[in-house]
Amino acid sequence: MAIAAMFAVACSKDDDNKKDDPKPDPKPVDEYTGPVEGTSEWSVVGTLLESNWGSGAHGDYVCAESDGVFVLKNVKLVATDEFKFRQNKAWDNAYKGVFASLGAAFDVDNEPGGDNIKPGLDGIYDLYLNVASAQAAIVAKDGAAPSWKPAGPQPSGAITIDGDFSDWAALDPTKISETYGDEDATHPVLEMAVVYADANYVYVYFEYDAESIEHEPDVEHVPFHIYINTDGDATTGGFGDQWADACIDFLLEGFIYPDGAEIGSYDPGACSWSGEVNGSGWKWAELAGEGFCEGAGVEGKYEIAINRSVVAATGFPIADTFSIGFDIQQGWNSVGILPNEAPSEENPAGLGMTLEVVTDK
Ligand SMILES: [Ca+2]
Ligand SMILES: [Ca+2]
Repeated sequence: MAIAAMFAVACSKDDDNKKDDPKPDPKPVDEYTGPVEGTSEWSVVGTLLESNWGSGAHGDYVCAESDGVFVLKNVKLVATDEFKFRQNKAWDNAYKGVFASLGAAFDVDNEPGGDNIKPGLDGIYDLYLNVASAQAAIVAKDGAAPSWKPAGPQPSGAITIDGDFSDWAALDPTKISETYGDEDATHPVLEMAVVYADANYVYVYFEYDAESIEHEPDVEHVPFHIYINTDGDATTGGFGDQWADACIDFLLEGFIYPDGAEIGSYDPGACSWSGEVNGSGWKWAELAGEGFCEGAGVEGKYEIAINRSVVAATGFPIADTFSIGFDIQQGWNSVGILPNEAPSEENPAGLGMTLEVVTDK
């Protein structure tokens, strides 16, 4: 009985207090104060708020800048809004791109055509632009700054490294070099390769017999090598093991990994020939550097962009006219080599000449 009595006392006390409290004010509704503008050259312009593509009551909303990254915070968007980032409130440099997901960096570009940024978001957000790496991101209001994708090679020319090979069909056939494996070759798994070189990149497309390639269960990788006679000079370099002209100066050694249904990117290391001139043997000296390539593909087909300026930084710039060869390996043995030839009495190993490539400038 004593406990019940205590509760009764407590309850009556609470009731007394409530009666004494003044009635609380209704919770104030947050008033939207608009984007937080800065003083940089970059602004956001579009259908949002009072922008109306620069001709609305407010016009451009100017981004703040910090360490080369531009941001416009506290922006109210509705789902139908679209916008661009532009420089100096002019259209010479105006970035658009395809929004991916909240907080994730996405690529932007200044190319003609294509859609404005259409986030399809309804709410208040911070809009980020990273000009140096041509990326943008949209994050929740006052959310963490986005993490930018590494600024690796950004092939922006004729070929996009995306595992979609339709761009290769659009190349001028007089500007490409191609090689097809001989059906009697001793290392037949690489079936064909196409090379296209512009001033900034060397692009490679190749096909291999997917049924002959197993991703090794322990490491799940398949070695793929790119051998380049970077100086185009047949009297320097070596590696007569795989090509009759034995003039390779520079090697990219990397792996193609399965990544779900796709084959992941190609991120090789580099070596230079350290054997005798026009000699043979696995004689390579490791070179410093990273970010030489980007690659993408599906089982049996793959495309790579080789960044010429990153290669040049190792001391082996790729000449306008150069030659190239490839192998794909299993258990560290070449099972496919291109170019190749059918073995014969004079050429029992079936060695071919490296593939000559002339840069399209
Ligand atoms: Ca492509
Ligand atoms: Ca050479």
